Amino acid sequence: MEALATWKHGVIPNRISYSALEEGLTALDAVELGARYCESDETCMSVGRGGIPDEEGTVSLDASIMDDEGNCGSVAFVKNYSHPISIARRVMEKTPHVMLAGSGAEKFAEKEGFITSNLLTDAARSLYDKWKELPEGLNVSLRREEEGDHEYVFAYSENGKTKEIARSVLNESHDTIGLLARDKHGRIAGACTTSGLAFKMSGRVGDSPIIGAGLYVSGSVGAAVATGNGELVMRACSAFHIVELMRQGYDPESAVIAAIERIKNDKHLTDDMQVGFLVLRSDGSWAARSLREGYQCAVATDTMSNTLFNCSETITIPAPVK
Ligand code: SD4
Repeated sequence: MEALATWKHGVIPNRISYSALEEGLTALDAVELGARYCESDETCMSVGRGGIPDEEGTVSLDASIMDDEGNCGSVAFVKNYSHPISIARRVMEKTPHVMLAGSGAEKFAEKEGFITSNLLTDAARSLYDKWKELPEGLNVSLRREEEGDHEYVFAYSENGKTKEIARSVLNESHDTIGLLARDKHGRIAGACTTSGLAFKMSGRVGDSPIIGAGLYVSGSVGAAVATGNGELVMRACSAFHIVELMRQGYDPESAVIAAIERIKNDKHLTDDMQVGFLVLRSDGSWAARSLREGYQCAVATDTMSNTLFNCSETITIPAPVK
């Protein structure tokens, strides 16, 4: 059994996911449980309630889930429910569709008995207020100095150089969570849930709910999940790309390196954009890599307790010995 989750804030969700596998739950249940924990954690400002809002001050959530049999579900632009991952699963299990968006997704959630929630927390609102005060006309991005730092930096790029405008100290700082798992029956599943890029345009949807971009699972081959700049990931269909390379015989490490190389060729790539991947092959071997420094992931396997890795260089572990 294996469980993997993106970023440092994936440590607890990954523990939950792996414990679920140990208790005999399916990989699908495991990744959903891990994702739900993160969605409920208000200090996690890129997922669920507590996420950073869009340019209009509204939090909107995207999520997707997929199992080893090609079943998948996703939701986008959900504004009033804090567990989009479970709505996505319900879309997968109860509708003939793959994806529901906006008010349609919310109507479906209401019909299914999900409870509404105000997603905007005081911490997220105060960050938004600070962003609103910044000078207009600059393409301002928000990023952390380093993973784990509690300080957000507002910055923009000029002539290839990053210029800092302001800082905002918060209790915690986090990013989208992606989870992959393989259960004791060898079934794999993945989940991805996010509030998307901070201060995005209203209506913007990222890669996380797009099957094949932010998440892809093929039972006989493996799974991949993405985090970071969704536009880069969507243009490259990265999760599908990685899985299809493994289908052709690439190992997880070579597949993730190839996907990163593809992203490096995107003409829209700027020095403040990050992308990170997790890859799990159906035999239990896995890899993780990102474009730049700072990306971390949590991994738990039968032979390794839940461990946090730095993965700007490829981290790769061969399949466990049977
Ligand atoms: C998005 N990929 O909406 C998400 C954001 C993210 O780490 O993963 N941030 O583009």
